[in-house]
Amino acid sequence: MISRTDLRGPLPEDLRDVLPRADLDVEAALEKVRPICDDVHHRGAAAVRELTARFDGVELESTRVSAEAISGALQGLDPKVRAALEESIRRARLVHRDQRRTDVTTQVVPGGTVTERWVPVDRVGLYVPGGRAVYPSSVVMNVVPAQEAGVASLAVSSPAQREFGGLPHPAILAACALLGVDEVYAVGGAQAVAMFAYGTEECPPVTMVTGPGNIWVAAAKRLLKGRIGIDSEAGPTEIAILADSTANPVHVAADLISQAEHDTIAAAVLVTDSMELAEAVERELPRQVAATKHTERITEALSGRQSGILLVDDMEAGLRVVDAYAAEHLEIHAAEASALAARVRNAGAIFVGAYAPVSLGDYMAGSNHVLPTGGCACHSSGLSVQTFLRGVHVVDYSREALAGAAAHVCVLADTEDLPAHGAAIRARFAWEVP
Ligand code: HSO
Ligand code: ZN
Repeated sequence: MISRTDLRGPLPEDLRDVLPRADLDVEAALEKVRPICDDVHHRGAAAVRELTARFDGVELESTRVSAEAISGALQGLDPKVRAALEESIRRARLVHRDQRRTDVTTQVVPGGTVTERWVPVDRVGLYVPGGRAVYPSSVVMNVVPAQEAGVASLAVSSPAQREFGGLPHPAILAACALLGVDEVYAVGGAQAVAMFAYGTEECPPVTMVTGPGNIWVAAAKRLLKGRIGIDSEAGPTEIAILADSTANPVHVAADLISQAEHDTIAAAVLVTDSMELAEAVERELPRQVAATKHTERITEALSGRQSGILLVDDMEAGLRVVDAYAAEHLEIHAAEASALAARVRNAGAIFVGAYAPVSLGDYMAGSNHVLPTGGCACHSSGLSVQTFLRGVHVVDYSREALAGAAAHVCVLADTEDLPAHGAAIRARFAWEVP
């Protein structure tokens, strides 16, 4: 069900070649989404409606979802689901509120200051997938940080679903209602990203698009990046577990399975220095997979080349391996879990010990579940308040403070053969700067 790779002995210098990972060819999708984006650019809402009819089989009167449909979805929401979503929102708000940045002013010289001012982006479009992945929790994870960052205008788009009368999934609409988001579009795929980026008669353009999506959404985001800001591309989900002989194989197997449940190309990787644990997990996986609902999908994910058990000599080697892998989610099940966690450098989020499974983080830890995948955790962060903020430097110098810098500026300007730069300083001092 899951492959085993023996990495005991000296580890190769560059571990990337020996680590399991699928490659997702977003580049190849670019040419397919380009005409879709161009069409939306030139023909606006009419193009969006036509593309929705073609790809989703829904004839939309308007791309915008009515206020009644949104409040109706909340009324129809199971009270248990409502309570769980409300608690998820409450916890996420606690964490994300603390991420707010305060402006910092540095006095560089007397009379000369630089302030870093944090300014939220004006308007954000949040993409929420439909189809197999109906995740009201992802609405929470996208909307909460944007709101806590102070983004004034927030729109959500999610594919029109035939079985729900051409509306996005009701759980998505209900989550929007709970979060106070009243601007929702029944549009999916690349056309949703293009609608947000270029704007249409029905949807004003946004400055940034965030949220996970399929390969077409990822390709459209990559294509339109620059015109709009984007978060990092969220590919198929990944879990890596670093575990020693003290780990409980039942927990380890359950957690690997939990993320494999997302997708046939989801990745589940166990890194351990314990042969006994590896064998116990290998025995445990088929038992638990047979007993769960999405057996086929999970079996395919676990047996894919992106998943596997990696045996290492010790936890030091394990740390090197998980750092090289840079997992979206990293769980640590070990005697010294906290100490090990403190030494990990590359992971989207780290889950410490037996009682912090990824499922908790997916819904209820307060942390964000939109995290860098595909190894991007070595250079990118998950979604946070910071994603929606820009740091603007405000430079404030007095005449005296500028005078103190003038000679140095002129020298550097001349060095770079940009004499007009120096002249802009001299003009203020009757051209007296040497
Ligand atoms: N594990 C997914 C998020 C998610 N799980 C949503 C359940 N619902 C990617 O972090
Ligand atoms: Zn999940």
